[in-house]
Amino acid sequence: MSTEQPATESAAPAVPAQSRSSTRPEDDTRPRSGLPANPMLSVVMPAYNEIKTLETVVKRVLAVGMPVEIIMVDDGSTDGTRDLMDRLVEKYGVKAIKHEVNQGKGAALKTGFAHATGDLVIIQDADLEYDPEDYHSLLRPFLEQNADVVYGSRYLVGRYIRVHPYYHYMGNRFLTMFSNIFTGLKLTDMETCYKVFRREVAQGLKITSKRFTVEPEITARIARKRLKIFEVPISYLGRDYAEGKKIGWKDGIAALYSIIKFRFWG
Ligand SMILES: Nc1nc2c(ncn2[C@@H]2O[C@H](COP(=O)(O)OP(=O)(O)O)[C@@H](O)[C@H]2O)c(=O)[nH]1
Ligand SMILES: [Mg+2]
Repeated sequence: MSTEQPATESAAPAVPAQSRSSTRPEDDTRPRSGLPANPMLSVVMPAYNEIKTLETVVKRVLAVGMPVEIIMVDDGSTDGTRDLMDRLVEKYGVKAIKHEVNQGKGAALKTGFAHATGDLVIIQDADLEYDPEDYHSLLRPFLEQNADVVYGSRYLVGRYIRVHPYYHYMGNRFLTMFSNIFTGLKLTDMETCYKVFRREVAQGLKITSKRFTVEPEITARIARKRLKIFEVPISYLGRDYAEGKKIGWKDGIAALYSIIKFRFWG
């Protein structure tokens, strides 16, 4: 006899009726981002004398396999970066905008943001310290949690992190803490390069800092707008000064001053 199979078990629905028909907001797990499933990412790439790494960074961004628009912003380079950009425009169909004279990362970002046409905008330095493979996790909070801004944190360690010079690490942690005190945000890495915004947020940011104080400035401005901000862990391959790192202790002092300035007089 083959009657062991109880009828009730085979008749059980694959999805319980209750969850299929639920309309409670907390049960609705669909993205509410208003973004397409495959959003277009504008990659703003400030570059000052980065001839050694620029093409590799462009290739790595393209290899991520997402719809991207790369906007390289030359900041008055003198090492041949400008000519290289012309070749990259031809070869990869990326965009290049050039400042005639060097102004600083902040000025380069302002120019790049203004030219973005994607759904989201990310900052991508033109050196190899950050890994574009992290874009996948950086975009997730937009698609799943309706984020407005996402910061990639080097201190919520992802796959790996190159051991930092201790004083550089302490400098970053201290600046982040100081910034948090004045913004009221609990970030772990304010100085990170990987900051991602909905395009309207990036283009609505007033940027007055020409140089590296643009990082505390952006952070102070998004804090004031009361946006939905997320952090995700990223990998980091920091270069040392011999390898071309340019930010230094003077930029740290300028950042402290800016944190206070943008809190009270921004
Ligand atoms: N140092 C420096 N970097 C600039 C300037 N303008 C644009 N950048 C770019 O800003 C990014 C961050 O600079 P970087 O020297 O790597 O800073 P660090 O990694 O924080 O030491 C790089 O892609 C630079 O090419 C500038 O005037 N000075
Ligand atoms: Mg760098």
